[in-house]
Amino acid sequence: MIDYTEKIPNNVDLGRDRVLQRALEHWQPAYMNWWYDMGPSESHALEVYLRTATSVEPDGWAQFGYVRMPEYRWGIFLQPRDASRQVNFGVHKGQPAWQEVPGEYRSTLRRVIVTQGDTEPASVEQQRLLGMCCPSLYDLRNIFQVNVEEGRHLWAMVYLLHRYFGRDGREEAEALLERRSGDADNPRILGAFNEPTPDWLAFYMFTFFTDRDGKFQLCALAESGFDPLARTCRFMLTEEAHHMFVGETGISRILQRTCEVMKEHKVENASDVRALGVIDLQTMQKYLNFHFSVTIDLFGSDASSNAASYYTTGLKGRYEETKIADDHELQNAEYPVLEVSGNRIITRQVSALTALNERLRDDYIAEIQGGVDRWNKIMEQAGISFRLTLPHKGFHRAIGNFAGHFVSPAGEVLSKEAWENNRDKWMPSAADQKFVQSLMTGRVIEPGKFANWIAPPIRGVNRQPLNFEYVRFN
Ligand code: BYC
Repeated sequence: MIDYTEKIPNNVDLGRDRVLQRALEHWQPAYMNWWYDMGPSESHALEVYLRTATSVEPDGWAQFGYVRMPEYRWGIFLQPRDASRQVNFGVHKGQPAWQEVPGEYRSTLRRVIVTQGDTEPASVEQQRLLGMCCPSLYDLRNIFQVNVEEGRHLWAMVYLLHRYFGRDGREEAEALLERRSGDADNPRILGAFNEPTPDWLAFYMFTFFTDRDGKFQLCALAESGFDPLARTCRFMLTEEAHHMFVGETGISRILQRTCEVMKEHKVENASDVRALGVIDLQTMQKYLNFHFSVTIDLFGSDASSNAASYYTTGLKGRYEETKIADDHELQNAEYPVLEVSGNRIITRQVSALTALNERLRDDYIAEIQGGVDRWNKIMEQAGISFRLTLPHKGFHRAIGNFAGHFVSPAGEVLSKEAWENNRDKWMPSAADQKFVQSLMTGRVIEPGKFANWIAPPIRGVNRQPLNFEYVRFN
């Protein structure tokens, strides 16, 4: 169990390392300042029905109750250690997993941890205004739950930086509170975390697509030979599942509502659908195209020597590494990657080691496709012929082999001009965003009530009814 009498709740015996404890207690007020400045807007006095981790055991790890978010117990929770665990891939395969950072990998490992850590506060910053236009108390509570857990995931990475990386780590931990999403001078590290999340449709798309990048990256880091990183990521994944649930069901509920209105009023045309105050399916497709493309950039370049060296040195594995039946070294293996040749897209076999980013991206896309198929069942059941599709991998890319090329959602290589001429057909235009935001001008906070553009969920949080007071405004 986790000791909640400590100033920083933890299951890492923090009290035994006074220097580390003091360093983290020094970082804590800076974190709180960041939360007050950049956490959810006008939320500090609200009482929110949140879950808090109480143990790292799979059963009963969380407890629910009302909490003011600044009083949320952010803590440090690692999955228990398995003393027999080994490095499972790369040149160190078969050695005992490392409990301290190997000196030669120090700066690489720090960089990966900082990149992971940077995304967590970034997403809170991106979402900070959304509480002001929530579609229900249920959804308001869910976004706050996501936000406090992203805050905890920052704590998870900051613990590793402080515990294992000395002064450099402490400096990086401070810098994590200084960068800002979208800031021109001091932006967040990865592209998608500098994009605005201006409305709830973008939020659900983000939690479906981008939080799932989080899942796949955490799964790859949970294979790490550096055991404290692996154990930290395992527990983060437990919390991550809820974030993706919020995204998938959020989009499902919007689709459900749109389909109901289309059937009831016998309308199909996008402008007729919009006139009824719900989001047309064409706009859903455009948001999907945008979020999918910026998120697959997060996996890095298709051919990456960084990725090869993370793997060879045992720092970052593949998705479900230990379930894969091969030599876990990949020195002689190949993997197909796509590239643009003239006005065609061709497949080329490259070293499987350099293609590891691409492989993780492919694993991710396979899981995403499953979610899109589930969304399409909603239209199918409503007897509506429209189907959502994933755009081609090369569409709207800024990182990797497709960067600088102009690929349509169907996978044709176009001229810049032809692509630009179609941009607003494929991605949300300013007018589309304005329309979506026009539906979300105020917040819906009467218990049990939902905005017109979204269906209620099937069930409430923690078996509570839908009209439960998930957030108390007092
Ligand atoms: N934007 O060799 P390459 C989450 C840089 S989400 C800007 O291909 P590598 C969450 C790259 O840094 C998961 N720059 O890169 C979700 C490198 O820079 P340098 C976050 C980019 O290293 C929702 C250069 O381009 N976790 O948890 O193989 C809410 C060469 O690139 C981008 C991680 O990402 C980009 N998109 O792969 C909350 C895991 N992509 O060295 C949370 C940790 C690449 O030239 N990170 N660059 O200066 C990593 O494993 C790797 O850093 C990456 C990049 C997979 C991201």
